[in-house]
Amino acid sequence: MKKSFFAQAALIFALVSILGGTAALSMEHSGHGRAAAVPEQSAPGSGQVFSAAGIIEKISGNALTISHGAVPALNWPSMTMVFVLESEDLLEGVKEGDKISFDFRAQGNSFIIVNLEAL
Ligand SMILES: [Cu+2]
Repeated sequence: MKKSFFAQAALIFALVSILGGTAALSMEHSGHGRAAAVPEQSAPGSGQVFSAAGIIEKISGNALTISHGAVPALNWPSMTMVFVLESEDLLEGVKEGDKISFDFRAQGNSFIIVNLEAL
């Protein structure tokens, strides 16, 4: 098991390097690398959109800290991380502490929220 874990980790590192260039992933986001590689079709520019639900922990300009549930399509466990709003207009009617569902896409090392609604 240990051996395959390291093989998988090496593969993930390679994929992250390819997808993300040399920029380091943020600390909050490092948990994702452990779970599984991001599918190739989610590479920047592909426009693939993923859906998740979570609670807004913090709003800071166009950065949203969300404790989100699992995202099976990306093999993400539930965790708290920062997303970037495509437009701050998306925040209309929501505030910190609200439960939301949202759609996002990968762009470089960032995850951009393209749609959200209060639950
Ligand atoms: Cu996350």
